[in-house]
Parts: sequence; C-alpha cells; structure tokens
Amino acid sequence: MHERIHHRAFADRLMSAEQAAEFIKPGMTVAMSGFTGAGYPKAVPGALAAQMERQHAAGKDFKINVLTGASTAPELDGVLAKAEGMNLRLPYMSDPELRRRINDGNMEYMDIHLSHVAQHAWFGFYGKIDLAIVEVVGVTAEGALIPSSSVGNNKTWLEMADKVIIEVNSQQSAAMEGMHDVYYGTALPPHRKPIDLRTVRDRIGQQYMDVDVNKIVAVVETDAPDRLSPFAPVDETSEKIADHLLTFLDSEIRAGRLSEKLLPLQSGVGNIANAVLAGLSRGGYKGLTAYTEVIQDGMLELIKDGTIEFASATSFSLSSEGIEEFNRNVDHYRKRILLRAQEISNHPEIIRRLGCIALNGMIEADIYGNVNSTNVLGSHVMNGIGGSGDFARNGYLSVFMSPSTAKGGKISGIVPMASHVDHTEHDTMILITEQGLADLRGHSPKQRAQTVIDNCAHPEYRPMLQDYFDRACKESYGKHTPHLLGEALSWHERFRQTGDMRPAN
Ligand code: 0RQ
Repeated sequence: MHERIHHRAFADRLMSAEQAAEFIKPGMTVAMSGFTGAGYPKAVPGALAAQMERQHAAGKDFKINVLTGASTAPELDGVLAKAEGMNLRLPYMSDPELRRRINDGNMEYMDIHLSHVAQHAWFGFYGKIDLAIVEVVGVTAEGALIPSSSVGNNKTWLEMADKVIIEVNSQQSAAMEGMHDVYYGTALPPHRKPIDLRTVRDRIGQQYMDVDVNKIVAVVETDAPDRLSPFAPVDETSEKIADHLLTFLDSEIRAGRLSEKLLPLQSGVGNIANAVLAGLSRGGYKGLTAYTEVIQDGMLELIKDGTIEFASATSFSLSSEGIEEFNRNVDHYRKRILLRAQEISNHPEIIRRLGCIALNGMIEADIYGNVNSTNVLGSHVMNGIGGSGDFARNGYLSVFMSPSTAKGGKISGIVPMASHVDHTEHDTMILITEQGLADLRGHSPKQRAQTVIDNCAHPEYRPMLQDYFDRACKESYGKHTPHLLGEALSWHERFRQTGDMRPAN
C-alpha cells in the first residue's frame, strides 16, 4: 500500500493527473479545495488546462464553472484563467491572471460572503456539482480523508459532488492529522439546530472528512508545496495603523469594555494585518485567542511566544519559512490550533456568540463609514469580500484599516461617497488610517462624517472633504446623511480623467 493511502479502493484508483482530468467535461461545475493559497489541488487543474488549450486550438469550446473555498494559486486559478477555461468563478480570488480576465469582462465572477458558500450550494443556488477535486494529507485504513492545510468547503464538495478526484499530497505535513474539526451537524432550514461551539477551543466535529468511496473516480499523488510568498517587511504606514489600533484596545481595557485577554481576534490577510499581529506581540498581550479564517506567519509567531494561546481557523496560509517553523515546533502548535470548515469558522451565530474583534483591510471608506473592500473605482474587482462581511456584521467590534491614500497620494482612501459598498455604515464601528482612528460607535451620520474627516483623512484631502461636507450640510435634499448627488462620485471620475483625485490647481 502507498505510504499515505491506506485503503485499497483508493489505491486501486491511482492514476496520472492527465488521466484524472479526462473526467472533467465542458460545461461542468467543478468544486475544488483551496483557501487563501493553501490546500488546493496542485496537479489536476494544470492537466485540465492543457486539455482545454488543446480543445481551444481545435476550435472547440471547453469552459467549466469553478467553486472553491477562497483564493488558490497559479497552479489552479492561474492556469485555468490563462487557458480561458472558466465561465464562472466563485467565491474569492487573488490571482493576477484571473483578476485581469474578470476585469476585462471575459468571464463571470461571483463574490460571496465565505460563510454563505456551502449553504447556498446546499440550497441549490449554484445548480448541480458535477465533480469535486480535493487535496488531502492522506487516506486512513477506514477510507476517511485526512484534511490538508485548509478545510474550506471540502466537506460540502465531497458530499454534494457526483464524482470525486482526490489529490494526496505527500508534501503536506503528516503532523496535521488530528488538527481538524469537521462538523457534520448542519441541516437545511427549517431543521437547523444551534451550533454548540462556545469557546474557540471547542471540538464539535470529527478529525477526518467522510467520502462515499463509490464516488471516487481518481486518486492522484502529488508532492508540491502550497505556493505562498512571505509577507513584505512591515512598513511605516502599517506600523502607524497598528499603533492606533493598539492604543484603542488599551483604552477599551481601561474603560472596562474589554478584558486584558481581549476577545477572539479575526485578522484579515495582507501587510496591515501582519503589522497588527506584530504589534500585539510588542504590546505585551498574553493569552489572547483567535477565531479567524487564516493562520498566517504572523499568527504562528504569536502562538509561539504565548501572545495567542489558541487559534481556530479554516486554513493555514504560511510561507515556506512558516511551514518550516510549523514543522520544527509541531507539538507546540498541535495543541493550540484547530482548522474547521469555513461555514463554521465564519458562522455568524458563532462569531456573535464569541464576540469576535474583526480586523480587516479596505480599499476606501466614505465619510459616513460605508466601506468598499472590493472594487477599485466602483468597478475593478481586487480580490473579493472574503470573510470580512461575516465578521464585520456579527463581531463585537468591526474595525476597517487602510492607508489614507493609495497610488502615491493620487487616490484618497477616504472619499465623499464610496464607489462600491461591501460594508454599510451600520457595520462599521472603527476606521483607522495612518493619520488616526475614528470611533464611530454611538454616532449619527453627521457626527461620523466629522470624526472620519478629522481623524482619518490625509491632510491633502481633509480640506476637500470638509468643504464637500459643509456644502452638503447646507444644500443636500435631506440633512440626515447629507450628500451632493451630482458631486458625490466626482473624485473617482476626476481620477479616471486625470489620473489624480486632486484637482489640477
Ligand atoms: O495595489 O498592489 O497594485 O499597489 O490595493 O492594498 O494597501 O497593500 O492593502 O494588502 O491589506 O489589501 C482591501 C485589497 C487591501 C484587502 C484589500 C490598492 C493598493 C494595492 C492592496 P498594488 P494595500 P492590503 C480575510 C478578510 C477584502 C477581503 C477581506 C482585501 C492593493 O484587504 O482584499 O477583508 N480585503 N478578507 O494600491 C485604488 C484605492 C486603493 C487601491 C488600495 N482606494 N484605490 N487602489 N489599493 N486602496 C481574508 C479572507 O477572507 C480570505
């Protein structure tokens, strides 16, 4: 028997990625594993892309719909995008090739709250799932699947798909066995029951994923790492944003609204999130917890030094240095990390019960606190909403962070009206830029606007925002959320025309 495949029926279906890809036909809806560059299939998508290219060269159409947990990597999204092989992609992506095709209008992309994906699939909103491709660490003697570096929607894909292809990746650490908690208690309304998860540590499911062995059409062995680049070193702007957040958390502790152990943290991905995590360690916190989506390098460091005592997520998102660190100290991490399905890691019921502190990046916010996380100039999608909405709407605190300007100052991150809204003013409590922090809790729209202008806007844009707001307060149709509708998006329009949101003189 193969080293990681301990069940005869699986071993009997071993074949090459090329042979496995033959099971995928044009027009199929194919659900794949993968979440923020971790645990995605490494071989079959490439073989499929090659088949698509051959078909296209012969003048035949070959496109499929692709569903995942979240973003993947060049070996999945990159190759299928280059092969022009996707009709529809959901729910989150970050691959440059894929992003380009979506924004060129050459394919469809549905950007969905990550907690919604599994249930919408079960509700039948995405139609039939023809085939699932799921990476695993191994197959047990009982035929159960040892999940890989992400769980994502894999349980759902394995249950719903007509056919299943398994990739067994021997480069994924075997030490991950036992670090997963896969919950099998979900049901469709009206049969749902409360999900009994009361602390970040609680186990409510099983270590392994089940699969009906009769659905397995192919098993492919791979030996390739998750492709993740290390984070950029923390820059000054991110450090200032992190400092504003830490000062705020300290003041919340002093005010008695948070204990010294805070509440479970959710942290997005990216440079700012990384700086915030580094700041928490500097801030001298100990024994914190995380109920989040992704365990990135920064979080691993916090778990190592005791700043974070326990972290629940749906995915690892580690650089090669992070993976080495994980493998070196695996016994330490095994006791302190659990990976769950994304419908549980991002579940509104649980996020609200635990009282998460939601920390996410943004593209822009308007003076009233409406947040755009996804669409540059209201139209060009960057990545997607990811889990930010799951946590912002339901968390104890919802914090959005961004530099006050982008593109060398030509774009203001604080604008009169957001050009696209992912999180409404009702979901935004705290806005932070390197300029400062706006605490919007308990504020009316006009109070919020003044607080955002005073604390978050870049000095070059602050007078422009003040002027807009003052005139809106006088001239607006209604005076509750004052706007000058003909002017509200003029900054974005000016950038389109001149390449700068600032007027020429
Ligand atoms: O572009 O790389 O071409 O220079 O956006 O911006 O400032 O480096 O910040 O990496 O934290 O990303 C909202 C995209 C911020 C991210 C977003 C340009 C900027 C740069 C990146 P370049 P920064 P970050 C957990 C939660 C939604 C999903 C989410 C995100 C690039 O945080 O995808 O929160 N969030 N998930 O130049 C034009 C502006 C801009 C702008 C930034 N106003 N106009 N370009 N940029 N602001 C994870 C999951 O759910 C899986």
